[in-house]
Amino acid sequence: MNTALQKIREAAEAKIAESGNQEALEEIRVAILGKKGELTQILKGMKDLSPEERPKVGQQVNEVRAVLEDALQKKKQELKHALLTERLKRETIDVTLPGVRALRGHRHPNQIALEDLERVFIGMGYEVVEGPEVEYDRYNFELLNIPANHPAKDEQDTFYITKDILLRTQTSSVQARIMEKGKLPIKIISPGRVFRSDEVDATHSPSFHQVEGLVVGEGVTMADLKGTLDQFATSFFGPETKTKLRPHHFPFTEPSAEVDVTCFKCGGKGCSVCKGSGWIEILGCGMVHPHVLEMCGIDPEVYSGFAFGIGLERVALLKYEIDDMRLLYENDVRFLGQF
Ligand code: 2NL
Repeated sequence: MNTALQKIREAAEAKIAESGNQEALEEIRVAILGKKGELTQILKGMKDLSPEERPKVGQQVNEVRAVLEDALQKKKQELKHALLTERLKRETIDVTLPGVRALRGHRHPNQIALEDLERVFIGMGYEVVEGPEVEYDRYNFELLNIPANHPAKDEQDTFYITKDILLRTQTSSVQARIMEKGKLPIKIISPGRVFRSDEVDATHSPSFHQVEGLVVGEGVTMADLKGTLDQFATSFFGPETKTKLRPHHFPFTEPSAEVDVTCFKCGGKGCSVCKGSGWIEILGCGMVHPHVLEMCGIDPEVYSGFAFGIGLERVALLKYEIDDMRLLYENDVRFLGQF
């Protein structure tokens, strides 16, 4: 073989074998096989050869080119493989290591109790209506038969913003707004935050939550109220639950009652949840006072209605057997995480 060609081949093979990365390999390829490369130079020099020698040298150049192209290709694959092996080693994932657990929040016990209550009443065809926490005296007191000189309006009991604007003491204010709008029949519950000027203790807080209900239409009776309460009690506290109405007084209902249910813990025998009586007081209710209907623009000769008010915290404390309301507001995740 042509000695120059032989030298080029040997030098190139050595360089290829030594090259450590793709870029170096590409440089070698250009230097030898490229347009201005060493082999190309030899082809160009063939014009000075004798006509007999030309095809021989041409053939040899092609042979060398093929050998070197082959060597380049092999080395390229080798480098690629080495690179991949190195990467796989570097990026090893130890699937046996413990994972990083995502911290998940969850509902507050008040919220769980609220959604449970809402589910029961939505199931009976009620609509959920909300309204403002800062309210006019008119909706919170006046339309609900609580006139100017009523003790509930005392500054000791109510947070006033001005003489006529206050923090609502009950969510009946939302229902008074709905009655005043005049679209009948009405079948709503109004959940929400209410405010009373109370000292904090195990069963009182200046801010708590109510779920009030109101049904107004033609021919609504106390039997409907009792049936609704029974349905609510069995759905919420269990199918064996019985209800009992005790006469009471509210300014906005007549007649009025407080409602007890048989203790869901002991079934009526008497335990720590029901304080030995077998009964638990859960809400207040009554037939909407005719004067309330009238003030809201509804004719009490044609229409009647019933209403009830449930303390959300009271129900949540009962359901989860929590003995101190303050625990619901302290927001200690160790406590809240239990429900
Ligand atoms: C309680 C129980 C009650 C009502 C709320 C009501 C609402 C309208 C008309 C008549 Cl718009 N009544 N709500 C009725 C009875 C009881 O709440 O213990 N409240 C102090």
